[in-house]
Amino acid sequence: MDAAGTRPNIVLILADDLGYGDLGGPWGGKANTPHLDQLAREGLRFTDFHSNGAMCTPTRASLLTGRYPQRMGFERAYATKGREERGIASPGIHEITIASYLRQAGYATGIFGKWHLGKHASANPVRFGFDEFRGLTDGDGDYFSKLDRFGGDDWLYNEDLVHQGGYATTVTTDNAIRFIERHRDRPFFLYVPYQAVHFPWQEVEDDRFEIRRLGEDFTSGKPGPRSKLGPHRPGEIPDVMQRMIQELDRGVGRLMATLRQHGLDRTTLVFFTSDNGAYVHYLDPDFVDPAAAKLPAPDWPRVGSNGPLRGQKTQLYEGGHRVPAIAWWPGKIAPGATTSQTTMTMDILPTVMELLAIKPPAETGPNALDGISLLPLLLRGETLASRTLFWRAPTQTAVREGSWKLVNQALYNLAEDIGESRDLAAQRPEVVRRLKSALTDWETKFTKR
Ligand SMILES: [Ca+2]
Repeated sequence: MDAAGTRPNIVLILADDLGYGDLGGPWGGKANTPHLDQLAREGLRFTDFHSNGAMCTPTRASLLTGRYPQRMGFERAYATKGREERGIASPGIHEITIASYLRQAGYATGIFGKWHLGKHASANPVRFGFDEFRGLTDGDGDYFSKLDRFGGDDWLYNEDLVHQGGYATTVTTDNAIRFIERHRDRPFFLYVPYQAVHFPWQEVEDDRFEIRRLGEDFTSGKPGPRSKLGPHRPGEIPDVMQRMIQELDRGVGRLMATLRQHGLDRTTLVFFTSDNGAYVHYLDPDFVDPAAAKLPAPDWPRVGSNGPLRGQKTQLYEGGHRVPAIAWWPGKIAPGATTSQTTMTMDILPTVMELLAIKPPAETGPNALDGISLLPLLLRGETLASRTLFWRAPTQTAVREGSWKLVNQALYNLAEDIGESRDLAAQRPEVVRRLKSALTDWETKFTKR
């Protein structure tokens, strides 16, 4: 924070594929997560927070721009061999990121971890407002060798390939801590998109299974027990996942300890969330409904947990996009509170802009924000204005209005059926009509042609 005390540091910690039921403590999961439990105890815990997408790329785009990913045409995750994928630097896309806004406002800006918004040099984070980047540009990579799923080297320091040894989660924490220490005397924006707990499912002591050979494809295009995706020991996925979550939790604990050590804990807003729900079981990333798709039994029947929610990563049921979220700022955000207000990834940027009194782009302009500021909720516990929210994936749509949720053609009342098990479309045709009409209007206005 600066001398006037008006510009807090902003730390965004993003977990990858961490589900609604994966964390311990108040989330009810099996993993031992004392540091995230403490963050929730000292901050505000969201029980109805949603990622904008059910896969990595769309949610990351919304987090950084405050806008629906459909504005950019992002509805699924990139996974492309080589470095030709332009992603957020594609022709016709002119996005301004939260890092650009904050750098303009005098903040030091750093990203440590997974980018996943394009692997081409023109899409590098340093071209999108970040002063410093260390991490991977693809959606996943070996946690030790840092090779991407196609066997290409993918660990960068700014625009160059610069390998760092060690386990990716731990290395990312180390990098983020060094950034805090270097910038502790000026306002900083730190974005920590951990790769954890995305596959390959490797834990800290799993280095004997690392993929060492450049060009070696760790999925081989054939996910299965014998692929290099993991797990490497039969029946170990649940344990591996718990250990991956626990290293993520330990990383959060180390970041928080660093803030405290430098007296920054009352001058820093920390926001923690996940980019989409967990894989409960894993087979093919494109599957929507195992029964309809007639795919074989899942390769790994038990991966992560979305608690009581239906569905998983890639799907627009709640399990695909209702995710853990915590906002933390001692002295400003009341400790130990829980909110059930419906909120979304794209709300984070508008929140930060209001906090720092940065003028938002014109509502009718090319970078108009779609999210809303959560500041009245964070600082004063106020009720946010009601709104209708939308998700879209290549073969799925979802609309949320109050407790109603329309998923494709099915209607659920989440207030009494959080597991989306009772389709009320036949009983409430007027609600279906209203939500479909809202979806059509949104698609007309918000989606890139
Ligand atoms: Ca993800």
